[in-house]
Amino acid sequence: MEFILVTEQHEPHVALIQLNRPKELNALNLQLMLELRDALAQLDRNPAVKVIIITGNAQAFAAGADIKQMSDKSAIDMLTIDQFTTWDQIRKTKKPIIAAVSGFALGGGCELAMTCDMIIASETAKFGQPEIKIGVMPGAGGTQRLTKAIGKAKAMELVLTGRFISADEALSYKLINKVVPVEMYLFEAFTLAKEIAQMSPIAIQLAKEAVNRSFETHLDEGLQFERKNFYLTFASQDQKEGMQAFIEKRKPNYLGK
Ligand code: DAK
Repeated sequence: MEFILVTEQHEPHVALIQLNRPKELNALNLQLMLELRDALAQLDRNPAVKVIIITGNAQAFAAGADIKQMSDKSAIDMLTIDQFTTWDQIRKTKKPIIAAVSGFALGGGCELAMTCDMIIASETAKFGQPEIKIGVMPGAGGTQRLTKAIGKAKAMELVLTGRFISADEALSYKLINKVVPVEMYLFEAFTLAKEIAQMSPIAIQLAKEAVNRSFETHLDEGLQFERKNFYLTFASQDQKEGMQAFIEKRKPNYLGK
């Protein structure tokens, strides 16, 4: 791996992926995206990992797709470049992914953060979809996820002006979960990850899937999906263990079965 750093057990059951092209503000070139795809697929298969954190550095989460790599491409080049496999992998990763964002999260970087399940930001974070300023538009879910998260009026403004918003604004629009001082954003992401990692991996997976279904479908279908996954948790030993532990006033010992 040249452009990302992966630590499988940064904390017990919590893996960390760090985007690592600092000089280019973590611009997402094709190789970085393919490395991210492979790392996510591997961590998703590893039963010891329950939660994944994706981060950049204090200056930048990611300043977007690599404009230098994209600038001379034709429409057919863009269509045939193997990029979608990464975005599909992020979406199909069963384990929760937390984006720990500081500095720039722009264009594909903002889309990457929004494709994760939760976003913890430092107070220096800046979010935006500035593609319009370079003659294109968001292409990795920005028009869809931003609109669902913050509503049509604000999304339209951000997509059509390319303006950035601060972490506090992003919090007030409900785009992100929490804003903390810059020294704390990674710690805060780990605190959240460790809390989730105490739960049954089966319940985590099914619950994540159901919340995402609500985001991606109409209410009726979402409610049916949620109900089905709820019933399915009762096929696990972890459900028995979790409820029994509550009754016995002890900590549950989840086996992922
Ligand atoms: N690509 C390539 N290099 C970048 C970059 C980017 N997106 N952002 C920054 N850099 C490089 C700069 O060129 C500079 O390199 P050198 O000149 O030193 O070699 C270095 O990082 C530091 O940047 P600056 O000197 O510009 O730093 P400043 O602090 O002055 O400005 C900035 C920071 C983030 C405001 C500025 O760099 C900037 O505006 N960057 C571009 C932001 C942007 O427009 N992002 C959107 C790109 S389009 C898709 C998947 C993904 C996408 C679309 C489709 N499919 C799967 C279909 C995504 C598209 C995009 O993201």
